[in-house]
Amino acid sequence: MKLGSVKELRLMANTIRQDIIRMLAAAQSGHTAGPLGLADIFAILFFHEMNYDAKNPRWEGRDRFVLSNGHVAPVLYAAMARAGYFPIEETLSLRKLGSRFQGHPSKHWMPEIENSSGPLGEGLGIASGIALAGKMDKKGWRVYCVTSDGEHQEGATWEAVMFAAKHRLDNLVAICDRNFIQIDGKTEDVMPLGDLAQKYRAFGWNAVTVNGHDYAALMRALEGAGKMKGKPTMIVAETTPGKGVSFAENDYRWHGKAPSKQEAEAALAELAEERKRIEAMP
Ligand SMILES: Cc1ncc(C[n+]2csc(CCOP(=O)(O)OP(=O)(O)O)c2C)c(N)n1
Ligand SMILES: [Mg+2]
Repeated sequence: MKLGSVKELRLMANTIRQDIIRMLAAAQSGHTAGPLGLADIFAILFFHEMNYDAKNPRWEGRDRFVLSNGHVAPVLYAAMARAGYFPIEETLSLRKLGSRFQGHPSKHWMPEIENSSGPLGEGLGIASGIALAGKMDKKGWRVYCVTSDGEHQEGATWEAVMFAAKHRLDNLVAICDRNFIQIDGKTEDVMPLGDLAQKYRAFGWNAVTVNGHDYAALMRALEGAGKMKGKPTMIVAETTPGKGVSFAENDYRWHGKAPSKQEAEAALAELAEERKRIEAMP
């Protein structure tokens, strides 16, 4: 499903943020910061950029979406539910025994997704392999991979970076959630990552850094990736962890903590106010 305007995409991101809070509040466990920070990017990917058929998830012509940082599962589930893959009410079974909405995405329980994830650092390798297969088979579909800054402390990520450059995988675009936090602190304190775009360029990629909440910039970067020949693209998206819920913003302690019932009410009230502001936009 494609939305025609940035305003509609912003409203979708707001819906996704509310869905994330409801899911986490129902589960009373899970990750808050990453999913909220990625909502704008997921709205653009699922409602502007990617081709897929929610009613026929294995459609051969679909763009392949690979989530690498699996702990942000709630944003994936919300976006896919809103795109028509699942009933939104069912996402409230997040993290319950027997639910297909596991705390980390499982392809075993959810065949609609391309890969299971949770162990960090695997997604870019998976996405690169799929992209190489697409090239070998001369397919027109593209591969989108969402990864995180914390995952760039994993050696396997850099193996994939070399692999994708070697094979000139211009059908691959990766987006890094550059939110400067990880599980137990700031990335630059734990293991400094520095200028990721510069590192990617040194490895032979096309790479840009954008504000991960700037719709025009993200859409421009994705368009640029689509036109790039001979190189994979990395979009380093600088995001605010916890975006939209003021008490959770920019605080690594919200990496893996769910809001209490009371905090969830406050978060939903804040997001409802934000929705009014978006609705008032031209
Ligand atoms: C291989 C591996 N090591 C450790 C973990 C535990 N872990 C889960 S999330 C996380 C932090 C990763 O950083 P990032 O993805 O940037 O987190 P966020 O920005 O969402 O807070 C860690 C260490 C894991 N899932 N996999
Ligand atoms: Mg991070």
